[in-house]
Amino acid sequence: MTVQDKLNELREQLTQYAYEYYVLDRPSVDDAYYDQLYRELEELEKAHPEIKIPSDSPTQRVGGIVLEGFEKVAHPIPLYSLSDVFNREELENFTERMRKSIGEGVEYLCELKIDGLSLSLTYIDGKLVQAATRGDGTVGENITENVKTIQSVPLTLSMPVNVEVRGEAYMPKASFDQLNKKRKELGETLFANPRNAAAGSLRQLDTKVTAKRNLSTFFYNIADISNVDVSSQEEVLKTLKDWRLKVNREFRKCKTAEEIWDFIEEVQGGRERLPYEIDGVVIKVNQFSQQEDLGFTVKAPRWAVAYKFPPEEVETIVESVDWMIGRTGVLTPTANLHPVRVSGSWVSRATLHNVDYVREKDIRLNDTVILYKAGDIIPRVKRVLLDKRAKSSQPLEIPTHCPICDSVLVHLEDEVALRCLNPKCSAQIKTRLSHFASRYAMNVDGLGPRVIEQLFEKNLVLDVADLYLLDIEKLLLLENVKEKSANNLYKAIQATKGSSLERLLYGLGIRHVGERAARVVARYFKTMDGIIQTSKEEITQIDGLGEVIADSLYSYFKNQEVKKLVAKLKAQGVNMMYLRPLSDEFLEVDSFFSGKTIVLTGKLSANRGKVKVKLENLGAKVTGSVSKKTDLVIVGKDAGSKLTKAEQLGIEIWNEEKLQEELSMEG
Ligand code: 1X8
Repeated sequence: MTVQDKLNELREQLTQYAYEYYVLDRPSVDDAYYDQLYRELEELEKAHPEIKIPSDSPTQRVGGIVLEGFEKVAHPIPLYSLSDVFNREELENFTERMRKSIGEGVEYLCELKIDGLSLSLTYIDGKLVQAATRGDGTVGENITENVKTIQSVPLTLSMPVNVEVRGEAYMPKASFDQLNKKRKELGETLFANPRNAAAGSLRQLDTKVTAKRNLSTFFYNIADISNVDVSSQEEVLKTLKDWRLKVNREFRKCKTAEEIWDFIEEVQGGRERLPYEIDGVVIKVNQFSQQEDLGFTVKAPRWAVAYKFPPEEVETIVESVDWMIGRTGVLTPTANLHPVRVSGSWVSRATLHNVDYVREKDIRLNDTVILYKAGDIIPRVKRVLLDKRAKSSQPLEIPTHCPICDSVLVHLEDEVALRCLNPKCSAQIKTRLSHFASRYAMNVDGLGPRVIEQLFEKNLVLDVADLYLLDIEKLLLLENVKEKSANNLYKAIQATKGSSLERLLYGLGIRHVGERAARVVARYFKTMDGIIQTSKEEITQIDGLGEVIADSLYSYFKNQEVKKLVAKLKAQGVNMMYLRPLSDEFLEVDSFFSGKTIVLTGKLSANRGKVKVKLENLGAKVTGSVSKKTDLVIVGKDAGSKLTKAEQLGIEIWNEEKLQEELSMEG
């Protein structure tokens, strides 16, 4: 046997075993044997540099290519999006439309909707030559080198065909959990869900990173069937499988809305048990001749819809409740839950907002509750399952004293919140310092909670003005702070002396004065003295500021302690003037909408201007057009191109009902 023969044999064996393992999910040899053959091939390739390694050798999947960026690639046949249906009635409307257009006896192929990223792969003579993201459906990005590292993607098909195939790349739930666990240990930011993790993994310039991320794929479409002998979606799936592409086996041919609905319910019931995330069921008219008769609208094919699952709700147990004190002294309960997986990630805590929320929902220790993710991001407790509550259960004990400083907690005016009014309460001081240093306030790099904790415990900083009294010598007293970081922190703090007034104003953490209000006030008065000397009436007259903010601002600056604090800051050389609008971002810390760029489109039943102001008050930036920077699109009736664009870009879309629900939670 020649070396070339041996190389060929090893490559064929390894390709076959990897196919059985990653595509069929049915390995025929154990891992150790596979690894042994793999090493043998690696060594043989290394020992014979004169023999060129083909690009589809199993050793070529480890990444190692470092890209400079992702070039754009056009999709001559666009990747379409699907119209959504959300309930049985909408599904029946669809099947009824199909019956009217095509006639009786329409067959549907129902497939799982994989919650991943759409890909388009080009094979020439059966060899993988290009992989691209969906992008906006017409233009995507070239991620060939990244996709080659995905083990389930064949580098060579079983037939020497020229085709473009489409499917979904995803990260299995187990890989996602493992990845986040590792990231947590390393102190890295966690991915919110497997979909984001998959997206992040595919857009790595260093393809070695992609190779380590355990991505997988499912394929379900052939872009152009003119040279392929298929006449239905069912045959497409079979053909893709024959070509050795991974195809999801959970699909069903249905004849009626009832049969489709049964399938949907079965899938929904088994969703948890699937090793990957799905977000619905895709329903396609099976026969291509019928698909062609129906054609496309501007947005989507008429012959298919996606049934989208309602937001996932899961049961869990309230194990304990933590009572914390925020920057303004508000007592805030957080539930510690028995860890559960919901909408793609593990959740073990959920905010209970305030005392009223706890009372209203009557949440108690050991209660079984329904948990869901609002906007698929923030875990929230929906309700308590009363029939699962123990007879001996007692209402949750609400603290009467501050859990930190033990001062009596009070209800202010007509507020629902309970507050600790002790200005020397360490919890408040520390959160005030954190807030002062935060990004949209003074933005001090390196002044995180651990440093603040130490500065406070060592009595070096008791109020925000003390920060400016810190020198390098004092900073070196902190644990884990060496010469270099002490220097950097010192410089970072000193640099903030030049910040414009609105940052200082916001950083002081005055109740109700968010980033936006601070900016409006700073722009109007121009100087700190102007604000201090003004009257309540004058503040109320400023456009966009309400009485609540005016009251709060006015009483804040009347306080003698505050006057001393301002004088102390001034003495340290902290700027007290409005310099310029520093950012276009309207931000306030505590809301779901903070920092989000939102687009309103379509006919809203509420007054659009009012909705806009409300969102802006919660820290959102409301813009007119949908782009990659858009975080959320709110759609009313008859939404058009903006909705399409949002769908194409994969941007989160809410209806008005959902928005109102969220707004009511923000209070
Ligand atoms: C998107 C998806 C489709 C399928 C599965 N998962 C998806 N995410 C499928 O057809 N089996 S089709 C599709 C689309 O057309 N936008």
